[in-house]
Amino acid sequence: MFTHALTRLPGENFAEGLTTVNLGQPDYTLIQQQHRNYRQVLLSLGLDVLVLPAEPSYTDAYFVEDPAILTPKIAVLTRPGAPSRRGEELSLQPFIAYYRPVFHIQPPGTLDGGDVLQVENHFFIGLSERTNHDGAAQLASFLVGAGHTSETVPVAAGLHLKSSVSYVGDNTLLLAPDMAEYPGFASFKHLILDKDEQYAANTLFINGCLIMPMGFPQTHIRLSTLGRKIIELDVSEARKMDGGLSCMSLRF
Ligand code: CIR
Repeated sequence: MFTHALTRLPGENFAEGLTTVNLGQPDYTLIQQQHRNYRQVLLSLGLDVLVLPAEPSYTDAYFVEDPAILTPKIAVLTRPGAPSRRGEELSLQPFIAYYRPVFHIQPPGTLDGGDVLQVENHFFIGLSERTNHDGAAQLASFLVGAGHTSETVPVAAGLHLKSSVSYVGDNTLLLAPDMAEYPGFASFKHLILDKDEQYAANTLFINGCLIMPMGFPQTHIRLSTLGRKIIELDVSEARKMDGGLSCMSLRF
């Protein structure tokens, strides 16, 4: 069970953040509304939602998932893979240190929390353009020290591992088609996304409830087979900045 979520407000200049997609001009008023709805859903699931102020000098900092990883035992402040995001982790330290012992990824390691997929006590660590071998090895050693297990997964497409795969409970993974054959996932049940619904791979599983992005009907049908409550949220503005549901909070 998660009891807390840490979030950060998007700043007025959020549209100046990193992005690889071209989905139109991001709208500040709209992302504020969408972020409020997102926080409201987390509250409705019984979480204490911490809301940090925007960080104007770090335009991507509201994607709080990337600069830190929280497990039931420890916190790890990362060294984000994108140079423009390095330093975001420092402002999280005081909040996180209140809840967990904190470990730090050191150079030359790089790691983004978006590459870290927790499945119960096991962690899949994506090797991507943002997370290198050194960062993954440092994280693995912190995890093992805390009694967790982990393994690395190559990320061939998408920004992060969790752009292509989510754990949705019941030993089941929601997967983009190109991850379906990955041998490391063979022991899980697979829900495979339609090719044109791959964005929905980034779905949250919180306290028995599934939160998925709005507008992916085939994915909704597939997730319905799990018999869980499903909440859809519009995250169109975060999507314009290469972000999604998981990126906008740290659940712990
Ligand atoms: C970035 O490129 O770093 C941000 N614009 C998006 C980060 C999304 N984070 C995530 O998926 N965990």
